[in-house]
Amino acid sequence: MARQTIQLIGFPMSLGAGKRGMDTAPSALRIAGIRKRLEALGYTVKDSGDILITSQEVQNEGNPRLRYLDEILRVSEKEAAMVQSVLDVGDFPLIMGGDHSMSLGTLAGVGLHCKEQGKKLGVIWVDAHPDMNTDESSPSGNIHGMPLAASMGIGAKALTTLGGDFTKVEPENVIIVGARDIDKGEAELIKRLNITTYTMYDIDKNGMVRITEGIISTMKARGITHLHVSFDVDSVDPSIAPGVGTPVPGGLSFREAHFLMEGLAESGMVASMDVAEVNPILDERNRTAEFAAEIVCSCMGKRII
Ligand SMILES: [Mn+2]
Repeated sequence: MARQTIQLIGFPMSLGAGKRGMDTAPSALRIAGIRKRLEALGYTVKDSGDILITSQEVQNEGNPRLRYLDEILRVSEKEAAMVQSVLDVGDFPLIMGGDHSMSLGTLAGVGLHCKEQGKKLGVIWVDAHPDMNTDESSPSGNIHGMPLAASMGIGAKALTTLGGDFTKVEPENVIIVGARDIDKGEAELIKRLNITTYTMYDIDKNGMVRITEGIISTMKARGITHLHVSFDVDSVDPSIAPGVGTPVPGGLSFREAHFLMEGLAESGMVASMDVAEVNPILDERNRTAEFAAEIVCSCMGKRII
């Protein structure tokens, strides 16, 4: 079977985290051999290089509730346009972050494509954090804690209107997996919007097998025709992935993370992916980037045998 073409887009963003390091993650993923690993699965891979982002040191943070907003918006618009055009030609966009503010642009591009093509978008948000703060609720003003809320139309207008004034993904079509560090405002929003959330407690209690099956049957029941996977590497336990922006103990095991990705791949529903929050400066000999590259492969259909 001829496989789809994957287009790699590097998004060396750290402005959303207010902490340096994640701007080198696309290089770390390339050094980890992400292209060769995907080619070994039978894909044609095109690397579009990185979207150029201005360094933190030569700009002002601006509004402390939305730090580095102007530059994040400028480059996220570019990212959105690239993602949309990759999807429009029938290729698979794999966006390599960068901090998780990258998903503002990813979901704007995916959302535009789905809206214009009449597809129904579902999002799996694999993350220790729900990233559902707003400029009002955020304790830090760091935009990487806001992209999921913004993509559902909640938060600062500048973020929610990125790529157009429409809701990129409906809250009922979002599933969060791996959450274990949730701010008060985020918890309230999760309850108010009734977001399906599998916390680490749920994963301990019910197991990843049942949860993965539940995710797929839910997405099918909701008529999802484009499934996006947003994988924040801090979802995984820091013992496996130490080089991340915001490590939180008690995360997904190596196999839980891979099983989820293998299950999603098996469903045949995944149509785009972004991978966020690898921080090579905090890493040990690039092992977190190598883990992330392997996770991407599992999501793209790599099987043990
Ligand atoms: Mn995140």
